[in-house]
Amino acid sequence: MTSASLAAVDPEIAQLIAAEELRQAQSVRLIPSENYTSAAVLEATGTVLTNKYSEGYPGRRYYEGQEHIDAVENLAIARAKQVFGVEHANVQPYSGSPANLAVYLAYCAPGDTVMGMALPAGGHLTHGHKVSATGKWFRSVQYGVRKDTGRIDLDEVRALARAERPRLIFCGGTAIPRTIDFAAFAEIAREIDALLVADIAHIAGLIAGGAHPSPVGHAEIITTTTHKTLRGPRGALLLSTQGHAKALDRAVFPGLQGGPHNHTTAAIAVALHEAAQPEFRDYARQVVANAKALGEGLAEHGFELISGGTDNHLLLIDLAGKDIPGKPVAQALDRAGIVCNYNTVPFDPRKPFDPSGIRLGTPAVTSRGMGPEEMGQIATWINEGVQAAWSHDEGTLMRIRGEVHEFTKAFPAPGVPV
Ligand code: DSN
Repeated sequence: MTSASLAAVDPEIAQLIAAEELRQAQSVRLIPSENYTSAAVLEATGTVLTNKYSEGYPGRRYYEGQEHIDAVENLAIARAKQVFGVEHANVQPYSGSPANLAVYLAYCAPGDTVMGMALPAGGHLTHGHKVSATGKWFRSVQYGVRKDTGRIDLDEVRALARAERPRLIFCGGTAIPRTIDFAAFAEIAREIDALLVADIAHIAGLIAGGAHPSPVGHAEIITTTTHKTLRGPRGALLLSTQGHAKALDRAVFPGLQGGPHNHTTAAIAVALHEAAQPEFRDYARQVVANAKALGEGLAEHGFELISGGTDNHLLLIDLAGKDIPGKPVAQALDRAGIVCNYNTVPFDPRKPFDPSGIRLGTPAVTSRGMGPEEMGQIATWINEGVQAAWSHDEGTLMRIRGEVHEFTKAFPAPGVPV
């Protein structure tokens, strides 16, 4: 029993995994926070490292038998420091939200004032949103974007920071299509003696590949997930100057977490090794070029892009002008084999569960080797899909689905054995 295959032990789960492999292979995946990890990263996640408990840090563990785990974690740390050019790396946070919570735990007391980008404007739940612990346990003040430009208004951020004097300021988010001006945020934080935290979860791969400016030298603390543009397993990193090492490490363990997920640590090390290769720079540049091409294609079809376009991997589209909200569009596109997510747009008059927009991104399609020409085709399908959603034309959606299946055959998905 213990050496039997998954298909033999649990055919139901095996079948569901096989079906998901097929879905990932046969669809055009445009959720900007998703990607395809390499076969090597996947292999590392499915190893006996999952069997080991390792509370503590390399050389300082609470359990014996760590000679291989310590080496794995040390490699992951060294590679994270090298790829991002930082003095300290903690590779143990289970994912992005725990990584951000560790920063609060290290530097804030309940009731302290904290500042981040509002979720409806493009921020993240853990940047102080009211339903998150970070919005409940701290006095959260939130900045947004300008209505006329769709971009962060740094004058507003400065004025808010001066008035509210937050202990820490988060920059970064989940639906920001433009370059983040880390230097300007650092200047604001310095002026009020706040700690600047750059959450680069969405753009970590672009930074590693030289396709987005780095926050290093501006933000003393950087948090990121490892599974978005960085193309690793689901996990996170805390990166910092040496001066913050002790406080952050203590906040992760024993502050928030128990044993690190060693199989994930190994896979993070593999992903960082891949991110250090010259090809990764080509991938990062291509992600951005593809997002621009997709945006231009959609603009030609009359779509309204928040902020007028993109500098990175994602596009935020306001569908108000198409007379249909984001949710039925995202659902219709999914039926057509094009997967995105419905999303609020800044100043959205609609509710978060039924908002005005959709969010698109190019990391996964770029990992399959697609380029600007394919982005033009995808823009055409999205346009047809939105019209079909509006007119309840299921036939057109099924026609697109067939074309998408054929199209994806020419672009093998990394790590997907289909
Ligand atoms: N869920 C992530 C995203 O889609 O952007 C943020 O944590």
